[in-house]
Amino acid sequence: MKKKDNQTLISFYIITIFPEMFTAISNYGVTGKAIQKKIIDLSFLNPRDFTEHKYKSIDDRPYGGGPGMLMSVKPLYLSIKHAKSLLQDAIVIYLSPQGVKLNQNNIFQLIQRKKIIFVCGRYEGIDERIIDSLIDEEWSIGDYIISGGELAAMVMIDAISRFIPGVINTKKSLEKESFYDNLLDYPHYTRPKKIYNMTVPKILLSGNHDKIRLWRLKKSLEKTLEKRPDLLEKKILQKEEKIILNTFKKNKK
Ligand code: 4GS
Repeated sequence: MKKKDNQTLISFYIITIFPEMFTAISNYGVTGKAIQKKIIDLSFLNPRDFTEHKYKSIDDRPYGGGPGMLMSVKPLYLSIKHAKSLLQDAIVIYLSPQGVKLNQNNIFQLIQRKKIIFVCGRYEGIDERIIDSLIDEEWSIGDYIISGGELAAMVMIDAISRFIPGVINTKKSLEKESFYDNLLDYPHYTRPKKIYNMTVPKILLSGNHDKIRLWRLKKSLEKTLEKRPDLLEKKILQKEEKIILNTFKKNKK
């Protein structure tokens, strides 16, 4: 596979008051490599740099009272506007529990966007007028509350990056992973053959690749049926998979 030098495939602009948090993905592992190889590119804008007061306050009290604070409108608005001017035609994403829940299928759709601006909220969230005027899409990493959008943005960037050619080793290892085509992963084993009195399933040592493929498919289906039957409901089953699932049902009786 050929990739032109310095060809960035996806540019991310991140609006955050804590840009240092992103060293968690930029300095380590697969995402760190992708940045080094200039396959993805992270830039930051800090709403604090768009404040006018000497105390550089970036939070404010909610109208109508109640607990907690919100992010101040003006510095956030200005930083998003600035990001949009630097990254023309980018899509602006806000991370919040109100968003569409992420899964491997919609993450895959997101790699079509070559320019993404993430808005990371802190405190109780952001003023609704920012959502109405500047946010294109709202996404959620799950039904729970975290203390800032940064971790959610990192989860998204990591999951999106893995789909870009060249970020992880081969297309094959992507396809064989959990959730590819709505199936959980099959069990894995590595050396040695026997350790702490535990062995490796014999079939994996047989060298018979047809049998190994079938065993893995069976294990994937078995695990998915047991742990995530909801995934099987939305899956389009291949003939072979239908046959295997039917034998599971027969054996249960
Ligand atoms: C999520 C979530 C989240 C909401 C950030 C309250 C701080 C917090 N973001 N998926 N303000 N779940 N955000 O909990 O994306």
